[in-house]
Amino acid sequence: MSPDRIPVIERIMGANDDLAAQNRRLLDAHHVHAINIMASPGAGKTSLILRTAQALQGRQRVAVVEGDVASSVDTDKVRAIGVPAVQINTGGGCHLDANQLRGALEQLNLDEADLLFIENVGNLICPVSFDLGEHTRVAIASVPEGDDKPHKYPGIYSAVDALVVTKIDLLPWIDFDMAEFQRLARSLNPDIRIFQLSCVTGEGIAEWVNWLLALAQTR
Ligand SMILES: Nc1nc2c(ncn2[C@@H]2O[C@H](COP(=O)(O)OP(=O)(O)O)[C@@H](O)[C@H]2O)c(=O)[nH]1
Ligand SMILES: [Mg+2]
Repeated sequence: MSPDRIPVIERIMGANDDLAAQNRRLLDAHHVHAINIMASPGAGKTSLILRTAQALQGRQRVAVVEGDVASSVDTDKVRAIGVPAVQINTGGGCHLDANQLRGALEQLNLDEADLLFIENVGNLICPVSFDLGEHTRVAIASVPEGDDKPHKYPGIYSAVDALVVTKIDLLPWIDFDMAEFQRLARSLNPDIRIFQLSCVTGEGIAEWVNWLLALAQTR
């Protein structure tokens, strides 16, 4: 990279950080705890948000921001279960940024939300570098993706507070060494909280939801 591009990139990242801090102050002022969910395409982000929102019904008020390159199919699914949702289309961008989240927050009634789930664009690399103003970062890894991903994408495993290993209903059919996968994740991030669950059978959802309920108490 040419040396004169480095100050430009630093200015872009600095501007993003300033906007992220503003977003965090806005969320704090409304007592909303925001969770940035990052994973590869098809890992099960939307399925987990839907299942979680249903499990939290009557206990915590949920709102959702959906990030995708194009379409509103995920937002439509979230709205269909009665949860407020706003779509961000990045038009090719491989991650959300703080300015995009700010636009989405302006469209939500933050006084009617306790937990905000932000589904980032499906990608294991770019979203990690952009603070959105969230309070908690979660990565999802699904069993069919394989147990070697911490070797290949160490950045995301190092950057998150929690890791959800999903689609565990597929374990009988897929060669996935759960113990080795967890060992790799913890070697990158000793404090990482790891959940194992299935959005199909519901196994493990209660433990994940209890953790979210505890987070919501910190708002
Ligand atoms: N077997 C199984 N399939 C799942 C599970 N969670 C999601 N899926 C499926 O995985 C595919 C992608 O899920 P989706 O939530 O759209 O992933 P996203 O692209 O990360 O938002 C869909 O066909 C889901 O039905 C799970 O726990 N078990
Ligand atoms: Mg999705």
